[in-house]
Amino acid sequence: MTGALDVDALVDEARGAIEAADSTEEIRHVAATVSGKKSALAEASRALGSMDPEARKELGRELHEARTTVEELLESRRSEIRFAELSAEMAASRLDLTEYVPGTVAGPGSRGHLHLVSQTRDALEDVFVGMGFDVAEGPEIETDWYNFGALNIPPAHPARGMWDTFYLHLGEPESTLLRTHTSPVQIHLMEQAVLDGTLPIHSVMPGRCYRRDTPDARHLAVFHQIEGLVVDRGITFADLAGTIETFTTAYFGPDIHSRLRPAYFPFTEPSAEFEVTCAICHGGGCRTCSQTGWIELGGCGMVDPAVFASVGIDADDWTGFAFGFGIDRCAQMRHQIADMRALIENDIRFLRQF
Ligand code: FA5
Repeated sequence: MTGALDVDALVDEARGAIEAADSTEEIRHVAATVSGKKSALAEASRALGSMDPEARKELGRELHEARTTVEELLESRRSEIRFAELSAEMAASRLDLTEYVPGTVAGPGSRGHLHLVSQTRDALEDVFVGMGFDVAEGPEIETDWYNFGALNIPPAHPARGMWDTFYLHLGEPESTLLRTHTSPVQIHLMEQAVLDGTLPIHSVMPGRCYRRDTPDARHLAVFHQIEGLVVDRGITFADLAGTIETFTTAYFGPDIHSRLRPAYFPFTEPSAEFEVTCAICHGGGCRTCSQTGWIELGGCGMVDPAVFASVGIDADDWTGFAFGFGIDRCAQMRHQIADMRALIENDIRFLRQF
């Protein structure tokens, strides 16, 4: 204590007020009272100027220490309050994920389930696994080389028009894009098998694809395909046709037939389009199949030797077939969904049916 001013008492008083403060608002108020411009400590500091030098030095030191102590007490209490308030806020906003609200979709007995497209992908995988295929996946963002070049579609090839592409980056060192089909996964698999020395290949590759297609009853801009690739010794077109036929009856049932029609794909030779009986009109003709009675499910053919060359497989030693078809299209046929856009509208009444 110096002179008439009891600095220790001021600090004790401040400590009491600081400890009693219980919220951000209160501590702000207390801070103004105990250390603001009008506080007793600030006023005492201002009065130092009129004191004689010896007394000023002594009181000045005491006041400096007192103000430092008060600031430290304030800061420590502020952080305690901040922590307590944040904890209370977090406890109040905690989500109880186990809570059952009667009458809502999330209640027991009405738990969510896989989307129809995911169910269809799983069912297709099951059929192919049953036929001896394994399942692989590849990236959705591809380079020009994987999506086109390695598949025998060089830049400016007219066949690029078959796939209206979303490009992410155009140009050097290479364009990147959202894959327009699952065929680039064939290239990844063959490259890897050559690298690891693990030929033959018997794989299916499901995944999401992107095209600048205008959505309609049979098309979406984001859709799904499943690719198939067999590379082995002595594989013929008859193996391909047999695989397609076995798949069609196993997946759609005995009353749905398949047919292959000559077609062109740069990465297969010969190539075919693979169609199945329209399950909506059972072949009679309807809006979904454009009155033809058939729905195109995908493309297929024998792996073109140019594709083998691009991944370093000896086409004199190995042959293979590939196919790729729409998963959404399969879901549509299997469940007689007249308009594919229903799959992406997220109408819970529609989705709950599957
Ligand atoms: C291809 O994409 C070839 N990669 C298929 C292939 C693979 C041929 C291996 C030969 C060897 P295509 O563009 O025809 O071919 O598409 C194949 C199938 O994908 C179509 O028949 C259809 O079932 C589905 N599909 C294509 N575009 C869409 C779309 N916009 N919306 C929904 N499904 C689509």
